Amino acid sequence: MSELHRGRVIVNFRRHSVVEREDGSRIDCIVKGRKLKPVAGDYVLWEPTVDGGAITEILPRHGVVERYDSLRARQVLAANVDQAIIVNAVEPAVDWFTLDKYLAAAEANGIDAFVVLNKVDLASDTQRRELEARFALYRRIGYPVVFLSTASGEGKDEFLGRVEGRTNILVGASGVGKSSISRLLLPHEDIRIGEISASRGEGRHTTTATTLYHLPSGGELIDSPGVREYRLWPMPPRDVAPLFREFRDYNGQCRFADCMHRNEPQCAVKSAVSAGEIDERRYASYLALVGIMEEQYREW
Ligand SMILES: Nc1nc2c(ncn2[C@@H]2O[C@H](COP(=O)(O)OP(=O)(O)OP(=O)(O)O)[C@@H](O)[C@H]2O)c(=O)[nH]1
Ligand SMILES: [Mg+2]
Ligand SMILES: [Zn+2]
Repeated sequence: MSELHRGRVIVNFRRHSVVEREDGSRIDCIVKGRKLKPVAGDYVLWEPTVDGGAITEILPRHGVVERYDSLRARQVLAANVDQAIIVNAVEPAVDWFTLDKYLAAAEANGIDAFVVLNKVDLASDTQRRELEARFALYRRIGYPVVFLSTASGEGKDEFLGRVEGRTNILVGASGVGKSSISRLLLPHEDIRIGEISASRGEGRHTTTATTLYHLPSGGELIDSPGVREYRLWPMPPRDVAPLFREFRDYNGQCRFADCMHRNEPQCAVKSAVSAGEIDERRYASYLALVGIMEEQYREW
């Protein structure tokens, strides 16, 4: 049997991965065995072959980023991630429910998250004030928010300060500027960015493979392709409430210990919504996610 080496997956294309060796050089590896599904960020064991290598094992993961794909499977997008950067933009317009779903996913997998509003150069003064007010909610509940423009450079230093020394992944809709952010931080890498079609204001899915880059200042940045609709994998409806940070202040204060915070009397969460302590739109996101899980979890 040939010798096994350790490495880290930079990018994976189905049955083939680019793996970084411990000395920093790269090698093309095939993936041995149908069951192995390496993703960017994975630490793996590989063995030399005549023309490259073969991944034989994926080492235990921490901090995965996942979604529920159109084939109704739980799909891991990247592994060994510390922090998810949820990228939104002035254009295409912010999808607040999607933002809440990404935050919930980060909570479920125990990874940190922060929120970016990119393309602030496109906002009028009025629009900017309105967006500042709406994103302030996320700061209040404990998620950092960075206003950024890859065009003007605004927010770049603040952004860098949050990502240095950690393994970060950029997630968010197509066209919000994830690859533009990667390019801003990694000017020497050859990173493709897309064009927004003027007629529809939608991105064109420019990035096709989740790819890990090393930051010059230390740490990693993983760029991922935008997905049309981000969906959370099925989970018991009861598990949704703990994923909303601001609900935790009311733990154990509802009349019923198993309260779902919907129609139950003397619900501390609903009272907090009425009192304006919990944001109504975040509460609506909670209800929508519980509804989705009631469907999905049964079918799964
Ligand atoms: N005005 C302005 N445009 C930007 C900014 N950042 C990115 N863009 C533009 O937004 C478009 C999409 O950028 P990408 O970086 O390809 O977006 P993406 O999120 O990587 O998209 P996918 O790879 O499809 O998921 C490009 O035309 C960029 O030039 C910004 O700060 N201001
Ligand atoms: Mg991209
Ligand atoms: Zn309740």
